[in-house]
Amino acid sequence: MSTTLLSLENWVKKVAQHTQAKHIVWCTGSEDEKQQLDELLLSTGDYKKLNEESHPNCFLHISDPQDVARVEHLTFICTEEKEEAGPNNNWMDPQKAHAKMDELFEKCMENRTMYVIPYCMGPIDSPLSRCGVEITDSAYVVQNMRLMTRMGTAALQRIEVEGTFVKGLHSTGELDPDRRYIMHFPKDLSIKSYGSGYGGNALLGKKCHALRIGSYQAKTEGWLAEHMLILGLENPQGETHYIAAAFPSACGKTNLAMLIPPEGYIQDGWKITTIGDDICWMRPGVDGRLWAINPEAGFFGVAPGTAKDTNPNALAMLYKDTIFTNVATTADNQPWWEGLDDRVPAIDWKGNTYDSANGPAAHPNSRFTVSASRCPSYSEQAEAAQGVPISAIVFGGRRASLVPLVTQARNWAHGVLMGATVASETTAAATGAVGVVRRDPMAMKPFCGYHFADYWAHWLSFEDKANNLPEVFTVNWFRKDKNNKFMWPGFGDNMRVLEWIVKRVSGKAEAQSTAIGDMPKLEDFNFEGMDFNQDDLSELLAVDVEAWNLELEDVRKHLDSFGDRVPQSLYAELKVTSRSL
Ligand code: OXD
Ligand code: MN
Repeated sequence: MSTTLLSLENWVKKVAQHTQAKHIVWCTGSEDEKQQLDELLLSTGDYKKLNEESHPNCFLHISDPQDVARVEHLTFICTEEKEEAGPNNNWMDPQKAHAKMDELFEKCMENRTMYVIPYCMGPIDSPLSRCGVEITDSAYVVQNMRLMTRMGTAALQRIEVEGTFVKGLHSTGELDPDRRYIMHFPKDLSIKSYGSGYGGNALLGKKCHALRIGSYQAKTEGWLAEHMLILGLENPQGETHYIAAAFPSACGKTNLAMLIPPEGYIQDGWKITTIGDDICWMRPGVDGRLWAINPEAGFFGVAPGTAKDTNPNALAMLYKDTIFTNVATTADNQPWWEGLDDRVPAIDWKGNTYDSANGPAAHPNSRFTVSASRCPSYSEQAEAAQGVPISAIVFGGRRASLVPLVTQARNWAHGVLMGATVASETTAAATGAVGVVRRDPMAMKPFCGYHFADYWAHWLSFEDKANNLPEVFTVNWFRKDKNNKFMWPGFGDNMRVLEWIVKRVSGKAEAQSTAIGDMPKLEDFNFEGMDFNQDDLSELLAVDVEAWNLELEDVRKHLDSFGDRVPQSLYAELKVTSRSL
């Protein structure tokens, strides 16, 4: 017996019997265990060692070419009533889903080892954390979970005390896209994932637990589970404000979370620290503010575009103890991806000699997995049991036109409307067409585990739960001009927008009020050390009334598509905006 918790022991036994696993390994999280699994992965060819001198303890994993991204069309929420899952999710009847999955899992581990991974999402001693156990037949998954969560003995001890945990069952199966499903059973706090070894489909602590099941847990327990980075912004007076920001996948969350301010800011004493780059769990504290933790312990970041000038902090952590997935390699066996530098790669992500005619060398959704503790800007507060107090919530999307650089909501309900209707162009983080504008409420379209209308009502309910809520903003770094060039430099210069946001929440900056929200006055915006035409800022902050009228029509249709469960206060806010245009 490897646990004192009978329900866990019985579940593991039942799964072992059903899958006919050859061996059962309870993961402890020890260094020895890590090394043994690294060796195993090297011996099976699942890992390739990278250049030990330049990248000690770094490995390359190449996934099946048909298994390179999350699969939203194969991801289901299984609730008794279809309506509970909402139009935002694929739905399957739980009984049917269990039957389908049980058939797939039957004897699927006959010649495989079954790993049992107890993990804790969030600091082990935090009341905001929640635990889970993932059973998997993939040693690569174990090594990723080791970096992405607090896993092993300490997590198991917490689970044994609490008695409840999210059950995640995973098998890579045959990696056949026709036999691939990611099923969630929110009421049972359980997940079954079959047929994929890729990150979001297989590292069940991440999207499946921390967001899909997490959002459901959060609704029932009175907190929020969000697809948000968390950063700390320290001003020259030594005060830190924490900002949580939601962006769809592959829109620069990792870059923003690790931003290095422009030189002048650094000299003046401004600093950004990183709490998390992808997921934020927050709940009201006794002081009426929202307090947040990053439930993850590592970063599973998109490699392409990560470079010295875009994200030096990320690059600095990737020279040691990192797992790379689907990147290319140079002639001397260093990891390489588009945008990294001017070197020409030797081998592409499929293992072929690189030829630019065959497409990108690294897969556009290639990733690095690395412990958060390796990040130079990682904040000590990321380990704080009580979390950090959030001053501002930011919603962003990738919009080539229309949406201004930054806008502040009039009030909480208006902020919820902004979040509920934010849109973005799709990226390579999920299979499907890239560059199509779709509404991605709170950047949770692929991740909310229940009906969006109920989720918005839950967001609105925080007005009654907390009396010192964060201010809400939208941002858009991705506006393009007539020549299809980005109008805003982004990256480090996003600091200028963050400064304005923090000044607003501390009552130190004015705003000009517009129909769609409050925007910076030019004199409150810091252009120092920036090669930027102030007229362009006026354009980035302009409200094109005709285009916004069309946008609001579309926003209304979007709300209508969620039926009569949509809270009326969202329509009321929409009316205020349209009337003021
Ligand atoms: C991620 C995603 O991996 O959002 O974080 O796809
Ligand atoms: Mn994400």
